[in-house]
Amino acid sequence: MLKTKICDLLNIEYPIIQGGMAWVSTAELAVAVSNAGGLGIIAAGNAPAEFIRNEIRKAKEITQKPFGVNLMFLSPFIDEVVKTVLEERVPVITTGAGNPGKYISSFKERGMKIIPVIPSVSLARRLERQGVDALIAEGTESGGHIGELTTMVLVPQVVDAVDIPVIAAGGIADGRGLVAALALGAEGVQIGTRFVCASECTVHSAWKEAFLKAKDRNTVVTGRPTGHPVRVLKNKLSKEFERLEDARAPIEEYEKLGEGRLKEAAINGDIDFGSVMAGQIVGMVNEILPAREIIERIMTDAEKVMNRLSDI
Ligand code: TUI
Repeated sequence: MLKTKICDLLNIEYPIIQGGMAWVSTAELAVAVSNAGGLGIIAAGNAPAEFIRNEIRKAKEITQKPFGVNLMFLSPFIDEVVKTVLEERVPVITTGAGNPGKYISSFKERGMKIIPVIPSVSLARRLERQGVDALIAEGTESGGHIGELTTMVLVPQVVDAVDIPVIAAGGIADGRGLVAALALGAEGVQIGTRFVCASECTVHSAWKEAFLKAKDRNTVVTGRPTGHPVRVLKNKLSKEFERLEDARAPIEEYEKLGEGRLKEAAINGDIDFGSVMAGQIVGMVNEILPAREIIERIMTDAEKVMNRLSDI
């Protein structure tokens, strides 16, 4: 049922990839998603290389299934983290917040699959020429660091521009979203926000509770003037960021205000003054379920949607 090119490429059962969310996508979540037939991803975020090595080894110990690591190019440790994932021969690498161009050949030489997240057609074209295996076209509905275009307009334009498989991301959390992505020409989906409320996700319980309470209009984009806009749940910290924008504060003030705030929310549960990154679909996340249940529901619902469509 619903097998696509992405399933063959990544050796997975369902065309569902879990988003690499810094301090949220730990080995525990990644293994749960991979064991359930999707592709689990450990997020490197801005953690040091030895932390990531430890997560990779933990995952290898508890699953035989393929999994991936997401590299975040704004990390001060990016070169050491790349060296670590190469040494560990992680089967799949996804990337975000920058251009992975200069590292692509070293991943390919080791038979690792490389799937960058891209916010535009131009970067999609450039990376296809450099030999990446697939692309994740991520719309501005996503949580965390975002581009400008919505999933609805980005995905079909990227699909038309390249010949490699495209995975849709941003605003997808259920079977309807999966079928919509396939209708736009994608071969699969990346889901972040919904997996935050997987039982196996190790993020602080206060973060999960904040997601269960959140409604459709509860996210906001902060930090636009820095060139690295970030979608988060509205809270005291996001209000402080708005105040900086109103005051046309220098960029260093944004950096000072944001420093360590994501980890503070994810690990210590500071929901009021932490950076609680969330996609716009958070209003649809209403229960905590095992990753397997989330994936099975998405797949069953997708089949129902396709049957309904074929009756129209
Ligand atoms: O990377 C993400 N989402 C993230 S990263 C993150 S950690 C962070 N914390 C504070 C500030 C900034 C980041 C939280 N969420 N999604 C994938 C993504 N990649 N979105 C946008 C991009 C992107 C942007 C520019 C990818 C490539 C790119 O290329 C620019 C260039 O060099 O051509």
